[in-house]
Amino acid sequence: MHLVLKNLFLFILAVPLLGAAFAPHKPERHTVVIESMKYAPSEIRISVNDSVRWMNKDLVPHTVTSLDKKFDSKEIPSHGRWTYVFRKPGTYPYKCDYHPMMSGTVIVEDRKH
Ligand SMILES: [Cu+2]
Repeated sequence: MHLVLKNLFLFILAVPLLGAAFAPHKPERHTVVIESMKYAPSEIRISVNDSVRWMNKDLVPHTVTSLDKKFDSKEIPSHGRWTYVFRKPGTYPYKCDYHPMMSGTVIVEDRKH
């Protein structure tokens, strides 16, 4: 009986440890601030399944619009925010539909931790 309990206890201990060892990269949330007609940082490097949240701190609306039509926030109002999850590796350039001089890039790496 004691042996069974001991084995059960070890099993319970081992499960989360194994989970941590084999689990893929835990998704992270990154933030890009839109301020003074700029994306900051303008280039961000993330891992697959991470999300990026754009926060518009300007007094005018902006958009986060993929040049390759992969995503489009549509209008992000002043003090609004928009989040997108990147499921595939690649380089994603984007701009603001209202102010085409505003540009940024999200680089999604296929990282396996
Ligand atoms: Cu804009």
